[in-house]
Amino acid sequence: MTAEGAAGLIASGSTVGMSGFTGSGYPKAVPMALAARMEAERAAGNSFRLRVWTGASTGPELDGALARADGIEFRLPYNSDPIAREKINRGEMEYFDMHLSQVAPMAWQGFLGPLDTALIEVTGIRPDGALIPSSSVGNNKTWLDRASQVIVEVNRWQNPALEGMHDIYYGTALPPHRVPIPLVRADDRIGEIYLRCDLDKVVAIVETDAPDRNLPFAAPDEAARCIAGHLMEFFHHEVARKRLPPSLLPLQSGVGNIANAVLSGLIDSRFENMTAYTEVIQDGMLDLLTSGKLRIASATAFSLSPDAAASLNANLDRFRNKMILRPQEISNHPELIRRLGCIAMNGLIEADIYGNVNSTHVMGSRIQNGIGGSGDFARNGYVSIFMTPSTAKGGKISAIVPQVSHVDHINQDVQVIVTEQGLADLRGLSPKQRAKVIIENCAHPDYRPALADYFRRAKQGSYGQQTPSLPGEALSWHQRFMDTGSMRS
Ligand code: 0RQ
Repeated sequence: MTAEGAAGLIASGSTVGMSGFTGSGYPKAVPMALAARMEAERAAGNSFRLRVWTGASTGPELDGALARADGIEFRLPYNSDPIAREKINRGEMEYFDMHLSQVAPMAWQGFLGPLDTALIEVTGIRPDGALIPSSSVGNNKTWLDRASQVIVEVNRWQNPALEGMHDIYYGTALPPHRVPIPLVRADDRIGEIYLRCDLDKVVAIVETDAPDRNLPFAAPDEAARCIAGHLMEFFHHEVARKRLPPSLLPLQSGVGNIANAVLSGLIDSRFENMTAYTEVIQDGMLDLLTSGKLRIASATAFSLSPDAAASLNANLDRFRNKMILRPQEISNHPELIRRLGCIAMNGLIEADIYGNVNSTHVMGSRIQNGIGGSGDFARNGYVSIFMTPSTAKGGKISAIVPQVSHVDHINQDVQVIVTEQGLADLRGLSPKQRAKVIIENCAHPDYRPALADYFRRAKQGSYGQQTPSLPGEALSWHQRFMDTGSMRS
């Protein structure tokens, strides 16, 4: 069917579960046709809006196009599209930002309401109707199972050699019928290589030939290289103390340039035979696999720059046995992350002197992206690391503040903070001990005296002495930025 024909089968006000995770494996033609339909309806004075569920972020042909057409009434879970971000922050789109591991279970529990359509990109369809998954798995299994009707986009651009790389686990259930998930190593395969699909539900198949779209990573800057250096030193120290094995533990690496720089740092390290149990395979992970230092990478999606995607596509056979793509409820499953002992490494927007972390909101109210999988890994990992440059916006903002303006990760879930200034190992420390090391090791020298001064006065004037704070002053740094454009006093 044409994309326009398929878009015509989706009703305004309905809920569509789309494939797609960090710019890969998302449907590319039907969303564009939907956007055109939305624009036409609007020009005719009508409203055409949808509730959109995905795996995580998608691409400009999906989130960007639908948001531009003002066609998303409600969206979950993770978004990084700039147009959708603007709509959300203007209050024109409802956004439910949730832990990525919880999307599928919550859909099954029925809390999210009915799912009308599953719109899923695949690499191919087998003669028996099984679907060959694409460059991301995300929530596709759940959308196909739950939706009343299914629309499939078969993307010829995806490499046929993807067939066999996926591991779709069909053993999840709701309580009281849940059983342990039988995965004990990052390279275990516990499921099937195809997505099952009830053919009676398929209302359209659309053929496409369009690339996944991701932005290139910036080359690591000085701050990213310093952060990677501090982390390598930390890992060596932990191995020397026998708190980590010489091949480390399964790595989880978050999104962004710093995470990518850390992966590059691991290439030059002496760690061998490493594994990754993570959400996305990004450029640095591919380089680690090529170097032979990383044995296996398990994830739910690719998140590659255009160059890396082209290179992977050309050499997929070489990587096939070193990568496994799973549903996100498995790649991010708390039970598995705890069992495997993942090393969680994620970015942050700001941290406070006690180690609470804000990953999502600028100045407490403006969403940047979303919590993504950072909470799944931070709470359940063997060690939970957060990384950031010590300042933002050319030094006008300190990433270390008296109190975060929004909390995503409570201090109990934050064990190590790293900036280009240094690393704070917070394990086993009380709040006052944490404040001392965070200010001394992580804060930028321009902001260190003011933070130390706040901490000293808080200890004098605080209501209690467990976590000293001056509530009237704690968020004044954010107010100052909003009033003057800088946190500097
Ligand atoms: O904004 O582009 O307008 O200048 O935030 O910051 O420096 O580009 O950082 O790409 O590493 O992202 C936390 C957002 C960091 C990311 C976050 C502004 C800054 C810029 C982005 P501009 P950078 P990164 C698993 C893991 C949550 C999800 C997650 C993220 C913009 O890591 O989304 O961890 N994490 N998933 O200027 C005001 C501050 C700021 C600030 C940065 N303190 N105050 N603005 N910015 N610090 C993977 C998945 O879940 C898919």
